[in-house]
Amino acid sequence: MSAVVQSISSAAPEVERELTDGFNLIIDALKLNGLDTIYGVPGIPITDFGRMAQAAGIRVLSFRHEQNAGYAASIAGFLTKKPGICLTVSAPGFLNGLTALAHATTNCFPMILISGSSEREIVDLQQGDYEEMDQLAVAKPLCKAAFRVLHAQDIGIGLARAIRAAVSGRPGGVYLDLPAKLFGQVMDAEAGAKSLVEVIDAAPAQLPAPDSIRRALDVLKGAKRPLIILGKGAAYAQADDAIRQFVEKSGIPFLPMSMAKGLLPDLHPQCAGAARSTVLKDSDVVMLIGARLNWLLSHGKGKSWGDAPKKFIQIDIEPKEMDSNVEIVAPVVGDIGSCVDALLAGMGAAWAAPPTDWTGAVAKKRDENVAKMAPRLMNNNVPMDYHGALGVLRTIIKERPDAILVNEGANTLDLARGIIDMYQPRKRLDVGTWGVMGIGMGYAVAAAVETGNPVLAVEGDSAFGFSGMEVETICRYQLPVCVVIFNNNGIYRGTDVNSAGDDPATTVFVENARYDRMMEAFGGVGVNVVSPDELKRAVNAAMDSRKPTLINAVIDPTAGSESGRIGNLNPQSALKKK
Ligand code: ADP
Ligand code: TZD
Ligand code: MG
Repeated sequence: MSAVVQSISSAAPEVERELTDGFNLIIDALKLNGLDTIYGVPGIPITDFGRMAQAAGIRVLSFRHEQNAGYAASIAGFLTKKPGICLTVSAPGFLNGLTALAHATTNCFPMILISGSSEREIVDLQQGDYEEMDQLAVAKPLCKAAFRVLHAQDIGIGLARAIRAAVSGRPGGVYLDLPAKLFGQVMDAEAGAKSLVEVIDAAPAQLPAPDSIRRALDVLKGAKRPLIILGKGAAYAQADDAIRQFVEKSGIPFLPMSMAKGLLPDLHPQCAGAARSTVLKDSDVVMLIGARLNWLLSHGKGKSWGDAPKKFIQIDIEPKEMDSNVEIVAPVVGDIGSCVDALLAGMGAAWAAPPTDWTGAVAKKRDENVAKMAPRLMNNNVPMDYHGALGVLRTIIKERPDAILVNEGANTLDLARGIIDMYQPRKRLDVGTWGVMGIGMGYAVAAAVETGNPVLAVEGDSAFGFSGMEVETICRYQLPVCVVIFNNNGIYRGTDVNSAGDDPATTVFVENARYDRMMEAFGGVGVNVVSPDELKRAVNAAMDSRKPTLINAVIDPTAGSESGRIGNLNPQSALKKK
């Protein structure tokens, strides 16, 4: 895009040159690479940039806090395989966005945090510029790569490097530092256009070595009690058909990690979700597809994995992930689509299903556990417990499988993950690798914006508080988001008492708070519900209307347990065991 037409009277005869500037070059570079959505918070030095980007047809969503904009960008990256873009002002805005950038890196989501920064000359001499900070240095240890662009003619290359770093190999967060002066730098428009780079094949296929495929299939063939674990890397890869074919052809029970739920439906006959402890303990060969053996899988060892020796096969794009916690006897390094295609090809026409005593035992355990849970999910108790409320939401997702479920909290998270079945890939978005609170409203906004699908955000009352102000953002953009707050008056439970003074206990909030009224303040729909029946009616109405809605679901404050399902990680619980 041409910005300025200026007549330059150098030597006669007078020539007219078309000029462009940093503002326009950044916008053109983003558009050239199909990056059409920005999540951010305006201010010096990026206010005009946001306006100009919007005028140029980029969707610019303004948030109330950069952390939420950053979480939105991170999950946009997960959903689209393109880097989500977060735009922040210098020092404090940048720092607010940084948590999300680190989160993106930790979760392997592609994201670019673009931050304006102060003048280099002043920052480097530490002379106290407005919002002074050496942002590049601060960002570096928290992301996959960090770049700074000082000259307008380098904007194209700078963005190209950022995009490639974010999406190639193991995806992650990238920081792009744009000093204030860059935006106004002027250069010849034609040279500017030529300096832009359209990134070709940003995330090239990475084919697995044929030997690694043979080795993996040999180990799998020798298994008596095999198990496949699908992680969010498998969901990210968007190789849904190949993964489904591979799992079905293998006949092996599969266990989806939280955000891999729905890659194959949770009600698939091979799904071992409801027999998790059994399959972890009793399996003899475990194939990990886009899942790390981190704390979420007890590092691949210890009590939950049982005593029987186990062999691990791992498919991952990151070679360094192999042997991170236990020995991987068959590492398969490559992108999941290519790896699974190669496995399918290598299996040939006649692949023997695993022994039926194993698959039968897994199915039996699963069905028993499901049957045990069923009556609890149908209760219509007042006050509501988690099971009664989640039983209703489970049916709603079954009836609306394309809705996106955002979920955070402790009990609210752990119980929803187990109870709400998912039917389609990338429909469950949650706290991820860090178990971080605060992703809720940012994720909800991006999920609605990127997919157009309705969003159901199931939030603990504490979890919601970390991003609650963004309900205004949801109302402002009129997004089809229904927030359900499981309001149990606090963190884990609402019943703690301070034995030593008048202050409230550390884990409790104002009793009987009415979060629904926050939504009404911004013109959205607020509903207070006390029974599962009321909850069902309110959520269905919200999903039908697609109107921004917040439902305050009153949950029995005594119903939850400390730390949800991870109480064993509390230092106190280790002390008690001694
Ligand atoms: P979960 O939390 O669901 O267990 P993790 O985040 O621990 O999943 O693991 C995801 C893994 O997937 C990471 O090790 C990452 O390197 C890998 N990964 C991400 N995208 C791809 C891809 N396209 N191909 C192969 N591996 C991938
Ligand atoms: N801060 C951040 C950023 N992440 C965290 N995970 C925590 C603090 C600690 N934390 C948890 O791990 S869960 C949780 C906190 C504060 C809130 C649990 O309360 P809730 O859910 O109301 O969201 P339940 O249903 O009451 O258990
Ligand atoms: Mg709570």
